Amino acid sequence: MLNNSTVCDLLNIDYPIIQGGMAWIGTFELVSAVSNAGGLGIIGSGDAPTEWLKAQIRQTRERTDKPFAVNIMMMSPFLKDNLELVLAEKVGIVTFGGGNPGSYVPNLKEAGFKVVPVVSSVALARRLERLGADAIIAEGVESGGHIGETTTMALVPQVVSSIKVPVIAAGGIADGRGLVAALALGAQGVQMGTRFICSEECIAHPKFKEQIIEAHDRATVVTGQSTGHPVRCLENKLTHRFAVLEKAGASNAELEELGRGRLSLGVIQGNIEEGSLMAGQIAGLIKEVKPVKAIIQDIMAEAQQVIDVLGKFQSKR
Ligand code: TUI
Repeated sequence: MLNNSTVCDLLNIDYPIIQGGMAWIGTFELVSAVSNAGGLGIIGSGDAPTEWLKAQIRQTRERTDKPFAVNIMMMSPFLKDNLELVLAEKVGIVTFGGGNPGSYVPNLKEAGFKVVPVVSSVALARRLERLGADAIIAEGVESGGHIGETTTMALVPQVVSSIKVPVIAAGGIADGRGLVAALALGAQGVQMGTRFICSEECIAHPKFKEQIIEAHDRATVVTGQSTGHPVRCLENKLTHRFAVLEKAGASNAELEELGRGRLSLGVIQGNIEEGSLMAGQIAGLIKEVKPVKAIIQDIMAEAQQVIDVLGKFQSKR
C-alpha cells in the first residue's frame, strides 16, 4: 500500500499527495477539498495581505477538521505579519517558497509547528534540515511559477541522499506514474500544483483551466532569467513581451513594472493573453477538469497499478 509513508505520519494525512500553495488560487475552496480527500491542502498566501490570509484560514477551518498548511512566500511584503498570524492561528504546518526561510524556522519549531520548506538546491535543503525543517519539498525546474535550475529527476535523489528528513518531490508530476517515479527516486510523497488547478473546486478562471487542458508538452516558457527570478508560465502575448524586453536589456524595474498585477489578471480574471498563467511543464498531460477527490483517488489507483506491474516485471527475472 502507498499510504504508509513517513510524510503521511508526519503530516497526519491519508495519502502522500500535497497541493502546491499557489498564490491567488490556493484558496479555502481547493485547500479544504484536498484535505477532506486525504491529501494536504495548502493556502497560497503569495503577496496577499494578512487580513486576507486570516479570512482564508477561518474559512478553511469551517470546511474541514483535517490538517492543512499555509505557504508563506518569502518575497511577500507581508511576510512578518503573515508569519505572526499563522503562529497566532496555530495553523500547525507551514511551507515556504521563493527564498531562504532559515531565520524563521527555529521560531516556528519552538511553537510546535511542522516546517516544510520548498528548495531547488541540495545546499539549501541541508541548511534547512540543520535549522530544524521537518521535511523538504525538492522542486524541479519543470514546476510552474518561480523556479530553480535543476530537473526533478536530478534534484530529488540528490536531496534524498543529502538529508535525513523526508523529501517530497515537486515539478512535473500529475498522475500515478509521476507519484511512483518520485517514490523510486527516494521521495516519500509529491506536491502538485498544475494538476490541482484543473479541479472543479479550484477558483482559477475557466479560461485558464482550458489553456492547461489545451497545452502541449512545450506550451510553457521561462521569463525573468535576466532578473534572477525565473518564472515558468504558459506562453502568451505577455511572455512574448517579456522576452522582447529582456532581449533589449531592460532593467529589473521595467520588467517588474510589466509583471505587476499580471497573475490575478490571468488566473482569476481569465485574461489569457495579457495575464500571467503560471503552470508547470506537465500541463500537457492534463486532459480534464475533475473533482479533487477523483484526482487523488485516480492517482492512488494508478500508482498502485504501476507498482503491481513493476513487481511482476521484477519477479520474472
Ligand atoms: O515559490 C515557489 N513558486 C512561486 S512563488 C510565486 S509568487 C511570484 N509571483 C510573481 C513573480 C514571482 C513570484 C510563484 N511561484 N516555488 C517554491 C520555490 N522556492 N522554488 C524555488 C524556490 C527557492 C528559490 C530560492 C527557494 C529558496 C531559494 O533560496 C535562495 C537563497 O536565498 O538561497
